[in-house]
Amino acid sequence: MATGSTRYLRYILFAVFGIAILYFISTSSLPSYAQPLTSGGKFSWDSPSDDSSSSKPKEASDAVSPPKQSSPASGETRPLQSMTPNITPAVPSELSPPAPGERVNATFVTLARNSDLWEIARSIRQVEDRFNRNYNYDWVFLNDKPFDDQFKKITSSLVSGKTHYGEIPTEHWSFPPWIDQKKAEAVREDMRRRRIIYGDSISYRHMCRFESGFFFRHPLMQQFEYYWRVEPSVELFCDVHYDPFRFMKDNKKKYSFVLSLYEYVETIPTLWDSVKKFIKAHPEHISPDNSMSFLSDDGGETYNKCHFWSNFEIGNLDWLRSQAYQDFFESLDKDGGFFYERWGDAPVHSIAAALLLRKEEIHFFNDIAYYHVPFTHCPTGEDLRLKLRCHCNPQDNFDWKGYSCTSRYFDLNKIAKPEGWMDQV
Ligand SMILES: Nc1nc2c(ncn2[C@@H]2O[C@H](COP(=O)(O)OP(=O)(O)OP(=O)(O)O)[C@@H](O)[C@H]2O)c(=O)[nH]1
Ligand SMILES: *[C@@H]1O[C@H](CO)[C@@H](O)[C@H](O)[C@H]1NC(C)=O
Ligand SMILES: [Mg+2]
Repeated sequence: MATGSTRYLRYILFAVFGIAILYFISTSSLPSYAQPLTSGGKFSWDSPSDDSSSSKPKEASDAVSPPKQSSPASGETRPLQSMTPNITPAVPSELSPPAPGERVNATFVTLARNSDLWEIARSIRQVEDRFNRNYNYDWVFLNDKPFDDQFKKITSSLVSGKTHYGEIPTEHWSFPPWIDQKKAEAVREDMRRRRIIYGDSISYRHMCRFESGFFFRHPLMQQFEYYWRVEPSVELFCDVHYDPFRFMKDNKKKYSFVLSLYEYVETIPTLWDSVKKFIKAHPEHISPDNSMSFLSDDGGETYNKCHFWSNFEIGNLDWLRSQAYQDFFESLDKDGGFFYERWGDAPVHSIAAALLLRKEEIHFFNDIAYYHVPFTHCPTGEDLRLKLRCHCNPQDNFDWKGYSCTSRYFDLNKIAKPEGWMDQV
């Protein structure tokens, strides 16, 4: 009776409401890079200049497209559509259309274990959503063991470009013959007792040595000129509204960073001695316009422990494959600190970049917002954050805090710090 008709009325209201929502969804479309939400912000892809957009239309984008058929032709249950016979929600034929312009000879690269799958899946999703869905760059995955089918299946479904899976040759992931195993073991035991992070780990050391000296030499990496390193569980907080690879190439940048900090001294007590030895042996490799003042406060006598945080890097592979970098790595490797201490690839890459490159070949990406536990780079400048639809809290930005080295980079390059930096100190 009364309750019955109320229920009936409620059903009708529900149905009307549901139809209204479906109608709204079907008629509105997602914003794309062709129509930025922002006013006033001129993005590099706004101009329909030379539309060579089909330079790489990608087989892959077809592969990920949902079935073209959007009507319930097959007898399968399609509850949404059967409720709303007159409305066919638009099924996009692509996840996102490609950005115009030519692609650079570049790839993403990730070192991972099979067990890292869901953590790297998170990272990939963010990189794709914020950038690569419009660019479709390839992605190289490297592992000291074979990747399993599950890893390949999930990651290849997430990456909009081609995926490549490589195994690391044993010589690049083992103790070199000149290392005294007994001595290395004693070091690990000592570091374990002193509770130095990863201090007792063998695999972590192989990882650091591999990232320092070998990833760019892997056969799968030989075919590329630039790389963007992505680790598990990182976050991107802002749209990347242009192609950073293109930026690197056009501006002749060789190395880049978003976060910098001081290294734990316990992990690198003799690294600087080893570097000084290299400088003496190979003065020809040291750039006359280097960034020594990023690394040292006394003209090279001692190391201040500053380094770029290498879990994010966009860099030039040909530079890492150059004679200068090769000589640098070999010299350090022979000294044994990857095993007799616990040298990280971050200080190794950073010292190389600071000494072998010209200052202006190192770039700071303020506009790439990034998190790797426990540090955040959230772009300084509210304008920029709004334009790029950032979702990081500016107060989390590490750049101008006391333990960051990024101020030094700005000072030595005589670059003005972005407006608002003083409020974040
Ligand atoms: N294949 C393989 N990859 C590894 C191994 N150890 C570390 N990695 C990868 O190397 C990178 C760095 O390792 P992480 O464990 O993230 O080291 P980290 O960033 O210093 O430390 P976290 O704070 O734990 O992230 C990540 O991409 C890992 O997936 C390993 O034994 N095998
Ligand atoms: C990409 O760069 C690598 C390394 O420099 C080079 O060997 C390769 O030929 C390049 N590929 C293309 C298509 O230019
Ligand atoms: Mg990590």
